[in-house]
Amino acid sequence: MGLETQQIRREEYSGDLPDYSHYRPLDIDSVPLRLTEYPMLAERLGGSPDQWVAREVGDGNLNYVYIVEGPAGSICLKQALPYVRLVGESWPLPLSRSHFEHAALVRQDKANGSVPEIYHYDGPQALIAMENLSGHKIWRKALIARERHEAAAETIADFMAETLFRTSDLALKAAEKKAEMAMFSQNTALCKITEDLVFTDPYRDHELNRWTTPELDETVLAVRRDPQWKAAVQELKFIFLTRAEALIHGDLHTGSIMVGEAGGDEDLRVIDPEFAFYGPMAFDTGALFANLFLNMFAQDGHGEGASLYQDWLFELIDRICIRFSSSMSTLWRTERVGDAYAQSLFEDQGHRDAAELALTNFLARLEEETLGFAGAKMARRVLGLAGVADLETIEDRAVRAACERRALAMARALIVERGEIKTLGGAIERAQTILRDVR
Ligand code: SR1
Ligand code: MG
Repeated sequence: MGLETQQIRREEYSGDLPDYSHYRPLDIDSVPLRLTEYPMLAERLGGSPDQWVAREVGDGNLNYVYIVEGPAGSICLKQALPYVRLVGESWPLPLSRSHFEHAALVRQDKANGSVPEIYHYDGPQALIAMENLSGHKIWRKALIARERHEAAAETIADFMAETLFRTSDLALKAAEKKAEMAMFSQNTALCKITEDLVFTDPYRDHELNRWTTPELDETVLAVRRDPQWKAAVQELKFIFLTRAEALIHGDLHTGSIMVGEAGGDEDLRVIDPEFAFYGPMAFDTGALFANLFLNMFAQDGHGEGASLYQDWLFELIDRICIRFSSSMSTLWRTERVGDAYAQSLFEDQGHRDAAELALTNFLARLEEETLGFAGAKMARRVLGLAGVADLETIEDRAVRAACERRALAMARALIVERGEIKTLGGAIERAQTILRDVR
């Protein structure tokens, strides 16, 4: 059953999690035999199991991912492990993240569509079989290689606007939204990773923190002693913990986005929503802009000609911002059928101007929070456990540390001064100043 035709089956998401008592982890050798248990997948691959070739391609921090190719076709298999891949069995993590990932993919497909097609979901095996996108590339890698995927700006802006708007109280009745929120509120373990790794550990001494040492040692200590930074990050953590605005992807960095071609046109798909839950919209928009700014600051470590690409990245950020605002505005005017900002109080009383004022205020608040979350997401990638390849692949440590210092200066500005910077345009100007002045 393709996602286009797949309905969200209420009973499947009533709140009950799958029974994992018969869970068996896959490994590269067992993949072909295990696939014989799924006739529809076997048929898609064609031929017989001895003709199916599996390879492990996961480059994320949590799971293993297999591409399996057969005579007639191919599939991508993602299975949750009972622990964090990056750290190992000493860090257990619930299999239920696969349930939330699948549930989020179904909803993101319904709201927007730029996700992989799901071929089969086996809840008790924490296994999702989906479209093989190995002809695509992780956007982070394309950005490091200075590729320009022009259409990505509009596509990712629409993904964010449509998934956030259509899962929020702006589009849903309160009871429906609360039922959705209740189901996703069980994704506590994944939320806890973000609470710790983004908002807490980078600001204290923690054994899992990693940074470019000794080059950044002084900077790291200065961050931990910075009262304004610490207070402002905790404000953001409070928003993350409490503001259930929409079903957010929860980990929308450039490693969760794949770019490529389909039918001669540029194509983009958003993957890996296992961190999904009802949270602040600005956490997703902030994550995306954070990773684009990180790539921009890392460019000085990736050879001559950085400034041309940095200018393109600034334009890209600007285009995403403009498109996001215009898509949100269109949705506000045409699909605002939920219980928030009800049309009965605005348009139905002839108060279209008040609806427009409320929209302007809504977008301004969202943009300012986006800056704050972007700063928090930038800082964690320099100070905490999970770094980004954009910076980590810079071999010259002094050059890498200089890029990271600029990224941290930007992060602090976005977090502490978000009320003054206010807009992505203001953030771009600040980034340009930092590029010029911070050594
Ligand atoms: C232990 S998981 C580390 C990070 O990887 C994911 O992509 C999330 O960003 C998480 O914080
Ligand atoms: Mg991921």
